[in-house]
Amino acid sequence: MNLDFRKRLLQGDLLTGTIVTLSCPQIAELFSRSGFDWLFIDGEHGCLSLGDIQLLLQAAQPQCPCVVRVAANHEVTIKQALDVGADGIIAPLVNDADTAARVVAWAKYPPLGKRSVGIARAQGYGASFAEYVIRANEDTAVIIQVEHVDAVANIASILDVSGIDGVFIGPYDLSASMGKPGNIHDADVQHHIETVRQACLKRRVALGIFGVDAAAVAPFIKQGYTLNAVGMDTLMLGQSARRVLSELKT
Ligand code: 3PY
Ligand code: MG
Repeated sequence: MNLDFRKRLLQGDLLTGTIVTLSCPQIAELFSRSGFDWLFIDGEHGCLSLGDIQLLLQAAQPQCPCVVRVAANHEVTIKQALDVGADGIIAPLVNDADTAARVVAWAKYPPLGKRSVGIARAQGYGASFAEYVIRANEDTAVIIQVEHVDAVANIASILDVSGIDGVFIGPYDLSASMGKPGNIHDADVQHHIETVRQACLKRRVALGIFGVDAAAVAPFIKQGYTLNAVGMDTLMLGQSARRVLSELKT
């Protein structure tokens, strides 16, 4: 577990990451040595199993903190991601305060929450059990995704939930929830994103967003977004392959 990631998140450091979707530990290792501040391991979309996620974490940690986006907001997915050694979790589609409170509870050991206690990679398979259990609540980042119109409507009460370390906006799901899937530049979608940004900045909650490339993410950095994910493994591979070929064919 990376002892600095949650601290850096809370103090508002600029943390630039990328999304890992492929079950290829070599790619996670390569990214982890490329200067990213964190890796967003995507257990929600795509084909990563829990075993795949553990292999990605083994390749990328400790040199690069890894946060796992869990498949769904369930106790089991959250505890398993943390037990295989994630530095934090990203919970998708958190649309109201009750869901946010449950996510925090499942990610934190008592007395803060209700996380169940197991022995797995995070606990050094038992060898570092005591140290891990003492530090886990302090070091585990809990990030929720605001990516639905209902979440935007409930943003004030969601941010009232104690234990939310960061908000990661999902522009694509947000646009879908407004009947405009993928239309992230639509004025109404942008208006909702701005509502969430203002609410997070006002309360000094770390805010992040996904952009497909550097050009998409650069303006967000200027607007105070600190937890950003730029591109993903598949996009980068595809873009590089097409660029090399087009250079040879022109
Ligand atoms: C979305 O845009 O819906 C996302 O979840 C981005 O990560
Ligand atoms: Mg999403």
